[in-house]
This record gives sequence, C-alpha cells and structure tokens, in this order.
Amino acid sequence: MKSCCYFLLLCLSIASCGSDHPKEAHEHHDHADHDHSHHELPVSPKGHNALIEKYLNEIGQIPVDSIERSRTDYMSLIKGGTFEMGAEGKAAMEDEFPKHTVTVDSFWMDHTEVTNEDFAAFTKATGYKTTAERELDVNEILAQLPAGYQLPPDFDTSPMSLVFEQVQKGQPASPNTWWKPISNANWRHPQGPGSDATAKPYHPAVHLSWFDASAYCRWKGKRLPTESEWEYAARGKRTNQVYPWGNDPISPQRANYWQGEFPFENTGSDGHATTAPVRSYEANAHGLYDMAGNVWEWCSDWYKYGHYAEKVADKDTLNPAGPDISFDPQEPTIPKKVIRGGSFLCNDSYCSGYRVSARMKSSPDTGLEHTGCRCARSLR
Ligand SMILES: [Ca+2]
Repeated sequence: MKSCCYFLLLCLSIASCGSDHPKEAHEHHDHADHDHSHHELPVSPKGHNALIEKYLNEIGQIPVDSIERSRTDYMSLIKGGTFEMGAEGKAAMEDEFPKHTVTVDSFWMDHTEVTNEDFAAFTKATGYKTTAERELDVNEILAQLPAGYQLPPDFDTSPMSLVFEQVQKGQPASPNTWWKPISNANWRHPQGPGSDATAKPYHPAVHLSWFDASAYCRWKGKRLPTESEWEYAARGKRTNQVYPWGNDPISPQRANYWQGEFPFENTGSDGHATTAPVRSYEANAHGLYDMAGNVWEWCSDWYKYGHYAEKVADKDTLNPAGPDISFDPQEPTIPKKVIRGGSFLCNDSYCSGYRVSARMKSSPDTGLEHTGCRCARSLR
C-alpha cells in the first residue's frame, strides 16, 4: 500500500484549495510563460488519449433516462448574455487573465450539486461503477508517469480514493501529507469504510471523477456545464464582483469553507467540517446554491494554462467550449479538466477557490473527497 500511496500522490492530480499554493503556482506559471511555445503540441504521454477514449465510449453506452431527460424541475433557466470572464478580485491567479468578454446562450443549470440521493438513483438504475470503485489500471497510471517508469511488482491495484486528513501543527504540510489514499473510499464511503453516504442523502456526492460526473449527467439527459457557462451562472447577474453574493468577504453565513488555519485546524464554525447538505446557504440571483464552497464542480472544458489569451486572439468568445488539448505547466504529462467553485477545504490563507473566476484543474480519472458536480442542459 505504501508504494501505491507514493505513486498516486505523485501522479494523480490532487487539486484542492490547498494543493496548489498560490505563491508556488505563480512561480510555475512564470516559468510556463517563458516555455510556452514548447508545449503547443499535445503533451499527453502515449496511451493516455486511448484510455480517455475508452472511458468516453463507455459513457456513450449509458442509456439516457426517458423520464429524466425532459425534467427541468430543480433547474434554473439561465438567460444567456454577455459578460466579462476571469480575473476577479485581488486574489486572482495568473491563469484567470486576461479578463475577456464572453457570450453564452441560454441554458439550464441544476440548482444544487448532485447529491448522494441523486447519485444513488443513478447507480441503482444503471449499475454504474465509479472510477474510485474500480481496480486501479496499471496502464493508466503508467500513462501519467514519465516514460520508462516502472511500478514495483507488489503494486496494490485495489480500489481506493484520496481522503483529506488534517495535518498536525508543526508537521510538514503539503498535498502529500494531507491527502491519504484510503482503500474503499468512494462516493458510498466518503471518509472511507465506516462512513456512509446513505446517512447523508442531501450532501453532495464526492469522489466523483470527471468520467463519473459525465456519466451521471448523460443519464439525466444533461451534460456538464462549460467553464464559461459555469462562471456566468456563478456570477448571479452581478458585474465585476468577486463572489456569487457580491463583494462582501466570505463568512460562515455565506458558504461552506474552511475556518481556521489550513490544513492544521478546521474549526467548522460554519457548522460543517466536511460537506454540507445542499441548500444550506442562500442561493445566488439565478437560484443556484453552493456556487462557492462545499465541493469542487467539474466543467466539460480541458484545462490549459494561458487559454484565456488564446480565446481573445482567436475571438473564441461565443459559447466557448475550451481548448482542444490540456496543458498544466505544474504537471505537464497529465491532461486535466477544469473544476470550479472551491470546496469545504478552501480558505483565504491558502487559495480562495470560491471566487467566481477562480480556476482549478484535475485529471479526469481522479475523484477526491471534495470533488462533485452539477449538470447543465442546452435549450435545444
Ligand atoms: Ca466548513
């Protein structure tokens, strides 16, 4: 198991408010700017694209539920429009620049993050097994490691996922120390065996990979939102404001986030040390809950550092769907999808993922204790 932890922490994208230290991120991004021209071609190691293709084919086989597909209850109709996307507030990171004009058509969006009850209905109807519930795929892991890397012969491939563990004060704090690989941790057992999602039906389902999220939305006759749609919806009809509720600082009355010194002390003074039931905090002006905090939400777009400048140059500003290929200078060999909205682990002292323009990324086969989703649907 030890070797498993080591390799996974090395090779999985462990995005969190918390995994990408702002200062460190800036340094990496500076470097990426100088280096950018070398990374115009796909950097995914051989094999990875084929694996993504395999998962997408599997998702394509999931039947769309004939009743669910026409339901729009528990969804808001977001009237399309033009807005300024990116770089909101002093905490804006380099990948949020330049701020640029984007237009999106009207679309539907779920009021809430997908709950355990929702996800249970999906797995019951389809028999779908999430990424975290499956044996690890050695080929998939090798595809994300530098060429020639060998896994040890006793490499443990049993199902597992990463659960957050508070770090003791005085101990080294990094994603490697606060993310623990736990056998049989998955959406049914968010903190590992002994924890039970059925006891929390209205909490967001977690440990969802991008594939799991896409599969769920397909079954509902929906899809994941684009990153542009997500940000437009999160802004809640407000212009140039940092949070879904405006510019007032985040507080325990506004959202589920981390209170105390990350990652050492979570006082949970908002009432929730991990996930909160959806609708625990006020909705934004579109009627959407938890667009800040609670769990990160998958978007359909690939993550590519520097893509906003490309969008402007290419005039790709009408219903943009993201770049064709992924590139994260921090982990160039790992293709990643965008996640948005921050989580219960977010805190201003570390990053502030709950800002409407804040971007994070994770590999599509990664689920974590703080990653979930909500779905969108085109009008037709
Ligand atoms: Ca909290």
